Amino acid sequence: MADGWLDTPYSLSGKKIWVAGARGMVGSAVARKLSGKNILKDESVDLRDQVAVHEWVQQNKPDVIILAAAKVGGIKANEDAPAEFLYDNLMIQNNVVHAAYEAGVEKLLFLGSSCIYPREAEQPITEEALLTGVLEPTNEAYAVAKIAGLKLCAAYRQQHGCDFISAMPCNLYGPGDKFDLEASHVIPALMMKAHAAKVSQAKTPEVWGSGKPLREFLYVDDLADALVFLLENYSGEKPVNVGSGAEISIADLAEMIARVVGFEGKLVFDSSKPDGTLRKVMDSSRINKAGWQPSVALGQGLKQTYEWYLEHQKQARAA
Ligand code: GFB
Repeated sequence: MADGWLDTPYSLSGKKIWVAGARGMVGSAVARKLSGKNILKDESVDLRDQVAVHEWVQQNKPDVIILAAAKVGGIKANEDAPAEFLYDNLMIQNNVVHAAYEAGVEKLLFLGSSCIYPREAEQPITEEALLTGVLEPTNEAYAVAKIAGLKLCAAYRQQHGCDFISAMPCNLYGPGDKFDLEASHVIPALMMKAHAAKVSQAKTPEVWGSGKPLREFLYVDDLADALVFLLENYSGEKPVNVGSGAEISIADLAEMIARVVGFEGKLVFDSSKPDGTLRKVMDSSRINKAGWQPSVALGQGLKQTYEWYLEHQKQARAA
């Protein structure tokens, strides 16, 4: 085993798997990926409630946990509610990780985020950059919680020998994403704005910030594929970066979204809104060398996401 990579893969067959957060974008993609496997359902557990989580895990005794539950949101949601981003995420991860330890869970996968790395980290960002500098202020609370989560997994590995691992994805998008003008991430927000402008022809889609920041996006089903790959092939303390390696400026992304949606008018930039970190691209060479690559290009992924959004809107109207 070199650098945490397993010589003999860990087999998920016959294992009881709990996808914590299965109703979210990431959790539902992981459940899709694992369909046919023995997946536990947890409709009503409030993961911030220590007693409820402890009891549920004791009763259901999962073999494997994928901790995809988290309080997440875009740049504005993070700025507006730092207390919730810190408290909810600390509670969820503390409860699930500790309950997993107490129940003797064989393997747990914790999900972090590329925003755990310092704002001024050298790009592309390697796993070694962790805790070497100051964080981006717009998402510091979320990043601190996620750093605590990956360190918690490392600590249970060191002290108790638990096979708890951590993955750090870049910005994610895809079917099941939160579509909300204020609270969501850039892709769903711009898709909604471009769609509304196309339909009403009265509005001009507003792109927040300067359009200059660079971001790396990964389609959520590619992430799900990577997470299963990690469960089967990785058992190390160090987090593993999971990105597409493809960078795009927010201005170019906005143009691309407009094309996918079929909006042909002008976009305007609202410089009163924050840019956040100017560049955030990860070095994902560890997982790439181990044998995993993404397969959905941004153009294709945006198209699939827009189709999902239209279908979802239709269903919401019919309900
Ligand atoms: O996706 P986003 O909110 O996340 O914003 P971050 C990315 C970039 O898109 C920023 C710009 O430069 C935004 O200013 N942007 C342009 C917009 N128009 C819009 C819009 O209408 N809505 C939004 N939301 N952005 C988040 C973190 O940072 O990334 C989280 O706050 C998490 O903690 C997540 O780590 C992956 O990349 O800036």
